[in-house]
Amino acid sequence: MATTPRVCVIGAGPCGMSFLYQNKKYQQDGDVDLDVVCYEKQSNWGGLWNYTWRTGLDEYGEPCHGSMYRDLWSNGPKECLEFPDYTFEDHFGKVIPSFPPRSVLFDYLQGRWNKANVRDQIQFSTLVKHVTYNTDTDDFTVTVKDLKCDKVTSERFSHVVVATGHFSVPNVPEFNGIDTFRGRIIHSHDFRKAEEFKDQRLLIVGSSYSAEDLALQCRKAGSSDVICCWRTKPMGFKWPKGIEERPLLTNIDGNKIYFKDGTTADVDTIILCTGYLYHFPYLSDNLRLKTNLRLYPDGLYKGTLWMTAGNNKFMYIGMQDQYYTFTMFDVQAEWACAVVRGKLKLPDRKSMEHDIQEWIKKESVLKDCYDHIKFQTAFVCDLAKEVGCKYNLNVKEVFDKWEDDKHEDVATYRDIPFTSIYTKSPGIKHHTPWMKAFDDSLDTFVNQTPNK
Ligand code: FAD
Ligand code: NA7
Repeated sequence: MATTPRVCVIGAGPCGMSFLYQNKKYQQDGDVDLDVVCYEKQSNWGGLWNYTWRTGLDEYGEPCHGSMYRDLWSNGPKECLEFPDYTFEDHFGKVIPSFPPRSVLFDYLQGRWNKANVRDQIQFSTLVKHVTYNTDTDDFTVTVKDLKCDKVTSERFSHVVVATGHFSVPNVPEFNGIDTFRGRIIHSHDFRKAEEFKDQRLLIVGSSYSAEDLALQCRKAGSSDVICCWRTKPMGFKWPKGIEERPLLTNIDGNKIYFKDGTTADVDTIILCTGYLYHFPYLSDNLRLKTNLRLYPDGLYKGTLWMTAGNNKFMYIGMQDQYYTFTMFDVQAEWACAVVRGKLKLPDRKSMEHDIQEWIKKESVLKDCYDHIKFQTAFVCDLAKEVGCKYNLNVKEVFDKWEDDKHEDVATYRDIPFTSIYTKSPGIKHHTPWMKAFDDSLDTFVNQTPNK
């Protein structure tokens, strides 16, 4: 390698942190010490897991990144996102139930990051404002704003890794007559606590993860009636009493909602669970990923390397729709590190383009969630093979069982324990069924006498 790479990582959420972690591992294994700078606009690491009560704009007038709500519990079993080199048992010193609250997962993530000792590579409260690729010098100019000092500066880097997530900028559609609605209208991005909607009649628009979870959260917290409405297809779960599904609304008149099937309902609040936009306002146009939410966004070799510009030195982590999360981000990060460090030889451009198209062809024939899981398992295992990962990252069977459980009963799937494929310790049940569990503190969750 002629000169030592200088890498800019944008975002210190799980993806950016995985890059710092994997980079440190290479270094600990005897490889060169790279100059890595991670810019993070918030004052702490964790990305979406760094919970904020704020909505709208942050304390500096920048868009608030957080989309997580206070009462969030993992919507997938922890056994599907467990790091093989840092298991939940390693972190907590004991077996804990399979669907932890937000604070427990954040604590777990931080344990691994603290162990890697990489915090000093992050410049907090620093917003990346602009990134361009310089063809003449084959490097990048990154312009940042120190939010605390209100100071803008520019730096040059040989490589850039984008890890700013894609669940922070809400997709807010317009509906006929919505301006006549007398109650509150919010997007799930701004949802923070369910108890606010106690005794209310709710309309939830959307039929994906946010719709599913907010319907349950609100009913659990005492909303009187919840109607979820779908555009393409219903979620089709066996819902607890008080939650129902209808086809999409057609019109709103005051508090009255009209649906496609000719029915009507009066509601107090509308929650738009209509998803998020990929939004990279700080990237020059030729570096900008333009996609909808999908398992294989076009233009990314191995789902990671940006092909349009940047001379194989510009990468994205975590831009896929996500069944796999932390372990997928981690293996992508390891792959990205291997590319930066010249450990992985990239094939010629034609082969890379062919590889992308092969994945997209496979993606185009997927029919249901089980197919999606199979596809993403293959994607994760392909990256693992590329980097020579010594662990088995395939948790397809756990995911499949979780989907079965959800379709059996969406209100109770979080009560079913799973076994870690790494520790093999039998899973334990939470002491209280999720629909009745209101104490989501780390202490109560971790230090419990479990019901076997
Ligand atoms: P993020 O976590 O979004 O982090 C991106 C970081 O980039 C942030 O810290 C942000 O401040 C920073 N940033 C953004 N723009 C800039 C800029 N211009 N300059 C500097 N810094 C910037 N996953 C699970 O595994 N289990 C769950 O239960 C789960 N629940 C979820 C619930 C909700 C409501 C949502 C929205 C997502 C959930 N996820 C869950 C998925 C989640 O996407 C991942 O767990 C993970 O947070 C993605 O990590 P990331 O690093 O890609 O992005
Ligand atoms: P998703 O998974 O992107 O889902 C968005 C939903 O919103 C989906 O059901 C869409 O319906 C629906 N949608 C989008 N636009 C419209 C309009 N115009 N009208 C009606 N319905 C619409 O976002 P989520 O927030 O649920 O999940 C994102 C992440 O957060 C997820 O990974 C979890 O970890 C938590 P469609 O099916 O396209 O017809």
